[in-house]
Amino acid sequence: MPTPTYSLDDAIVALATPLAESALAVIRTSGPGSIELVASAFSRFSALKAASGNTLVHGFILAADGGLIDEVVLGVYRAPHGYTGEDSIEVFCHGSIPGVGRVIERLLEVGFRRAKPGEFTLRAFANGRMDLTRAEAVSEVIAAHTEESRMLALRRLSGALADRVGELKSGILAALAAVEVQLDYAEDDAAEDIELDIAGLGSIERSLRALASTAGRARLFRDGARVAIAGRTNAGKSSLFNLLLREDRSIVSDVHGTTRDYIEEWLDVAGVPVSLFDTAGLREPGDRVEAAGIERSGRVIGSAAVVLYLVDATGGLDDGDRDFLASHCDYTAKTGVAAGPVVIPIWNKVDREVPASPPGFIPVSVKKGEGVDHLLSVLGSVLLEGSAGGSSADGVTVASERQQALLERAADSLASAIASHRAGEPLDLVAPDLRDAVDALGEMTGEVSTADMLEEIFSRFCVGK
Ligand SMILES: Nc1nc2c(ncn2[C@@H]2O[C@H](COP(=O)(O)OP(=O)(O)O)[C@@H](O)[C@H]2O)c(=O)[nH]1
Ligand SMILES: [Mg+2]
Repeated sequence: MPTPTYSLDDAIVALATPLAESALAVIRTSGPGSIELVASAFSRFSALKAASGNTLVHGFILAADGGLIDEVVLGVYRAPHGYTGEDSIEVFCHGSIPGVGRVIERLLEVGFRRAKPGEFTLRAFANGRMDLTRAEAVSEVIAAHTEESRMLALRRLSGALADRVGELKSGILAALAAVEVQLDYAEDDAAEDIELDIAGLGSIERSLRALASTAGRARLFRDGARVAIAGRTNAGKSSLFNLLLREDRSIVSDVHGTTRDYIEEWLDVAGVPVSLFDTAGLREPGDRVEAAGIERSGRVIGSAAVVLYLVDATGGLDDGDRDFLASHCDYTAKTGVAAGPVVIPIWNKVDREVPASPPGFIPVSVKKGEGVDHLLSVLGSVLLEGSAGGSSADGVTVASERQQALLERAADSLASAIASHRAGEPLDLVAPDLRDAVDALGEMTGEVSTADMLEEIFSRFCVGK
């Protein structure tokens, strides 16, 4: 992907809503002169030029020859207010695909250029409207698949993470300031080195690590997990798939080998966005197409975090089931380490005359919907247990790999400062580690930033945000 290069002093335009037939579409503009530029293509240009910030102006976007392009309402923002902190106009037009195209073309004609990914938010950051933890949270809020992941990102957007990082940083800065004062006077004064507050710094280090460790769970909520339904043909896999999705998505039949390829849909399990896969039943394939389907399904099963393994209790366990369960469960039982997916064995069709479920199996009747709530709660706990790291009591989490790495770097530098001080090293050897911890936290919020770093962050945004 080519790296976008951003300039901050021109006027940009982008569609902020999906390009689809809809009641309204929002086209966003921002940058110096953007109000005048829009006015030059607007029917009520003097009303627009005179409009104060945070107001709406109704009128028409006009072609160069004065012809009508669309009837619109303009949201007017004046620097230093609004999302970007620049002069900016949001054009609310009709959600017609050709209409939206014409409005954007006209704005390009009067002097806007097309915005690159994340460019509006980059400008908001550059103009001090938000720090980097909030800016990153913007795209996380948009991309959230479940209510839980959205709320975690919204906490970050509200500044909870920036506040927490700020508190921890000010603790380190206080220690660093004391050290620097001491270093400044060291030359003319042979006074003994000050004692650092080791206990205080140690507690900051623990807080940094605790915050970094929320990343596993935050990413589970952000990125979700793959869950595959597996088992022999006719075990009831497609029936379970449909029941969980509450729709007739996969074909259910008593003909063996009906599902010949995997099917994927997404599902909210305890707030975790789950990609649920129905797979082709495991058996000796009837033909080459089924063999290919079974092979593809095997790869899906291998890459899943969790496998729901269904057994048709009316037939009981056969060698194929035992082989599958043994190869996936024995290693985990012996070592306590999950190799590949965690397997949840399920004893299906208990509405019929069947033997009691073997130990470790969850008895269900997919047909009657019995035991399925229990199955979902087991699946939810398996997913949450599997995500390394903890949750934080006050709901402040980090999801971004960048932020997690910076928290870990700050904690490591702090640990190294503490160790050097304990070992009796002089303060001028302790100071650089403290400074690095402060810098790492400064990079988190963007007080310290480089062009490369910003491009890396914002190029992952969508255009129009
Ligand atoms: N009695 C009973 N039949 C079921 C149950 N679950 C599925 N079936 C039936 O088992 C057959 C195979 O189901 P299907 O979902 O297509 O199995 P798959 O091959 O594993 O995808 C169908 O006739 C289903 O109606 C259940 O809980 N009880
Ligand atoms: Mg099936």
